[in-house]
Amino acid sequence: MSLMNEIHYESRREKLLSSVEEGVIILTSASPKTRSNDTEYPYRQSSDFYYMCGFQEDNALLILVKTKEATKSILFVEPYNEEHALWNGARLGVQKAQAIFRVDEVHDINNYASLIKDILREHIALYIDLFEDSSWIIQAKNSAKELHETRGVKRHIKAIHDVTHLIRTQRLIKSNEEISEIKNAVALTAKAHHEAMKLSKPGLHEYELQAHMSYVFQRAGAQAESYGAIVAGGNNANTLHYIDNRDVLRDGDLVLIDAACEWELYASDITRTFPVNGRFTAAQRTVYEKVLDVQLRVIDAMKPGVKRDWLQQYSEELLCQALIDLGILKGECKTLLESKEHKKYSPHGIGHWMGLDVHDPCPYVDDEGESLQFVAGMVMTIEPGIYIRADDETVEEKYRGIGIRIEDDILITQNGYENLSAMIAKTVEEVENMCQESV
Ligand SMILES: [Mn+2]
Repeated sequence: MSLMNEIHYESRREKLLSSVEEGVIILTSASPKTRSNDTEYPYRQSSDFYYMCGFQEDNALLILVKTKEATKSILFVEPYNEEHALWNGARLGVQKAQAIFRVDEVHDINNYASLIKDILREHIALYIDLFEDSSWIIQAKNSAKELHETRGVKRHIKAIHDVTHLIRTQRLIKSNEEISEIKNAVALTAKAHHEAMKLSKPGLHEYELQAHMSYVFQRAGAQAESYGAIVAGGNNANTLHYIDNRDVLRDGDLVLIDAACEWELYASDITRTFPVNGRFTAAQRTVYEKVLDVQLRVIDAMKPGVKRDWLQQYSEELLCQALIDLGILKGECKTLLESKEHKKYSPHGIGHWMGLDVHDPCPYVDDEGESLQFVAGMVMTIEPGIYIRADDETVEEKYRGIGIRIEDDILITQNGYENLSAMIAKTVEEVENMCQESV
C-alpha cells in the first residue's frame, strides 16, 4: 500500500494550481508500450500524472481548471467493462473513482472528445507537456482552434505553456511520505546487494547475480526495478551502460553492480563494486579506496545552500587528484581539469536527482540558468567512478581492466544530509566480510 493518500494528491494539485494564472491544465497517463506483436511491457504510470492524482490505470486524463473565481479538478477514466474485466482485470470505473479520488468530477474517457471543447471555452491559456503529441492533446488543440473560429466566444486560448516544469519543480522537494517510500526501496535494494556479495564466486555468470537480485526484489513485493540492472565483471565495468550481463565472472576480477528496485513507484539507485572471489587485490584496493574517499568527501559537503554545480566541480577536482595520486594522470590538477583529461577515466556526472524516476527530471538550474542550491527534502545520488580500460597501455598494467563506481542515495536535511543507503557494505573491510558470509 502506498503511504500517499488522496489528501496528499489534492494538496499537490492545489500547489500546482497556485503556480499558474487562469487556464486549463491537461495531464495524461502513460500509454501502454508494445514489446513485440501483441505483447506489452508491464505498464508503468507517467510519474508527473501519478504525482498529481495517484491513479494507476492507463487511458486516463487529469484536467485542472482555474478561473479568477474558482478551480476544478476533472479525472477521465476508462469505464468498468465486463469484457475487459474478464481478459485483463477490472477497471475501477467512473463511480468507484469518484468515491475514491478527491476530484470534483470523474468522467468516462470516451466522453473526452465531446467535453474538452466546453472545458476550454472562454479560457486563455493551456498548460500541457509541450513535447507530447498524444491524440488527447491534439484533440484539445483542435478544440481550441474551433473555439477560435466560433462566433460569440469572447476569450480564446492564446498561449500554450509547459506544465512539466512546474510539476517537476514541485517534485524536487520530497515529503516525509515520499522519503519513506524511497527508504523502503533502498532497504530492499540493500538486501539484494548484500546477497549478491554473499553469492558471488568465480565461474558464476553475471546474469546469475542479476537473477538473484531480481528474485529478492520480487519476492518482497517490489513491482519493478528502477532501471535495467548492470552486472559487469572485470573490464565490462568500463562500459558505463553495460546491460548484457552474459559474461562469466572471473577469479581475480571485480564485479560492478548498479541495480535497484522501485517501491510504490519510488526509485532507489545503488552501485557497489566488489571482488568476485571476496578479496581485493592490492591494486584493486588502492583504486577502490581512492573512489571511496572521493565519495565520502563529496557526500560530507552536502547541505542546504550548497550549489549542485559546485558539488560537481568539487568532485571533479577530487577525482582528478585521485587519478594523479594513482599515477594514471600526470601533471598539475588545474591544467588537467582545464583540458578535461580526467574525463577519460571518469566521464560521467557526480549524481542526479532521484524520486519517482531514477533520474528524476527535476530542474538543475533556476529560470536564470543559475545552479540550484540544495534544500532540505531533495534527494540526489552520489556516484563517483574511475574506469581504466583493459587496453589502455598508458596506465600501469596492474590497474588495467579495473572499473569502480560507488553510489549512494543522499537526502538533504535541515542540518546537512542523511545517507539513505548507509547500511550497505562499502568499506573494503565491510565488503570483504559481507562476501565471506553465505546467503
Ligand atoms: Mn545513478
